[in-house]
Amino acid sequence: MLRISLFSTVIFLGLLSCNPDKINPLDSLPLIPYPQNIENAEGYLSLSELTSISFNGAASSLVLEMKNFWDTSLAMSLETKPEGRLELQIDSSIEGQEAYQLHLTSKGVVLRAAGEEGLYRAWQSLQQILVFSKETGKIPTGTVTDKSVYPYRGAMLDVARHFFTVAEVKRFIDLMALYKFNFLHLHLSDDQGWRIEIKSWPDLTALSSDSEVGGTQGGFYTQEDYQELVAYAADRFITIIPEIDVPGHTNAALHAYPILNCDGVAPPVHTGIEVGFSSLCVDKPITYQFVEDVIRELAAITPGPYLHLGGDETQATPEDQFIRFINKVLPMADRYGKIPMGWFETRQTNYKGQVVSQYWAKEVDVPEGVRKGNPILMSPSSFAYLDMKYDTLSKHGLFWAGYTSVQKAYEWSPKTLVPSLPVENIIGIEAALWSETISDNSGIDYLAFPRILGHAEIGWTEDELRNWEDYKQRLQKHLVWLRSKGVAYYQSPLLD
Ligand code: TNX
Repeated sequence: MLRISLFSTVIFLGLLSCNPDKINPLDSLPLIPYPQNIENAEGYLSLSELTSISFNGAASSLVLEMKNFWDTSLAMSLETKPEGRLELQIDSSIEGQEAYQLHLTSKGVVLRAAGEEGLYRAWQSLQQILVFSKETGKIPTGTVTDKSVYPYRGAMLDVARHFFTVAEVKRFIDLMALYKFNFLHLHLSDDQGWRIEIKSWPDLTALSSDSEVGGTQGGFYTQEDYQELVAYAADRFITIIPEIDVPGHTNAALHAYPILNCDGVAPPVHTGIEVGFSSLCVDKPITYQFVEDVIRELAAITPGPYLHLGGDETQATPEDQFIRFINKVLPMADRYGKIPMGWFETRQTNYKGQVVSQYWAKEVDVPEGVRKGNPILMSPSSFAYLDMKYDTLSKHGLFWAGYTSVQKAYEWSPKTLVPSLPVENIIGIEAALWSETISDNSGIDYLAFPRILGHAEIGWTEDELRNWEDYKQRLQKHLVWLRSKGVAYYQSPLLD
């Protein structure tokens, strides 16, 4: 008896959820980052009818990506037709290169943007709409009108402490693209290893790329590998920023070329995780030859606007020497057509050109000397360092900046965190994944996911539209999606 009634209750509940009139409205779908504006409409669109696409203007890599999604995630095919149910429209009346509009009616979907980049961001929102309504086969209708709060939404991957292969970096890029990131900063050199081929200084990789933290086997990218990554990222509208960290964090360079050391002696390979003990010799002319050669070669294979020169934790370089050094090397990037970036210490420069200062202190630090008009990128270590442990039980990570729970990583604003920073200078946010404690995809997944989704939303969505309780519900749905993609994210007790 009991069994029968339980059984019929289950059937009844099942029917309720299949009720054709019961469609979750567009604005209730768990989109991340959440769009600026969503208007719901009556009715729905049948997923099974979405089998054709048309587009004006070139958008071939995007169309390929979409077709691939139809194949692999929907088990359907998407044909190019003169009048498709899906329409990609380049529309110059839409302002902002990442802004877009998504118009969903019972007939189909129109994606509109000023160019391909906006269409690409629109596609990421549509992809989530499809993922989260695919179970019912009914897509809610309405209009999404969206644009990013900040022009810079980045992640940094430290490939120097541990080396990550081209395939591993591509996988990370794929995941970043889902959440509308537009910059990937690669930390290509540090004390433990040199990771990018420099043809005019071949011993950098010949002698200093095998090592990494813990003494395991490192590696490096040939210039062709690097260009392959640049192109792969560009297809996803992500710009790669190469970083060569100078004058500190240079043990690997000093090991390969002892002439760059003041005493001319090669230091041994470093496989520990201490920092602040190495420095290029600031008073030797060869040092500037070296830095300029590296900048020239990197600039030639980097189409993006920025080149990062590090400049952090230079305890081994006396302050007056450090300032002399950065005053000389920051303008070199400009000479090769790039805007220099540096960690926050480099704001002490007297270089008058544009230089992006990357803020990394904890929130309590009061910065001084940020020049008017100088762009600031926010990576406060106690919120945006992906390598900080979540809590005492974390299996990877460091904790010098404190524990960073999923909630803490989400609940802050680049505008208000450090009141003394001029808001108008802030260009965006970068989540930094240092790799002292991780060496493969599972380590990346554990430390970056799910915190990086919060950073994506901080960079894209207005503060007024963000709150933890609502975000938490949406995030839970994304975890299911990420799991289906094989992402071994950290299971936070806050999300149970
Ligand atoms: C600080 S803050 C660093 C890195 C470390 C990281 C570890 C800054 C610009 N540099 O050298 O890898 O902490 O969390």
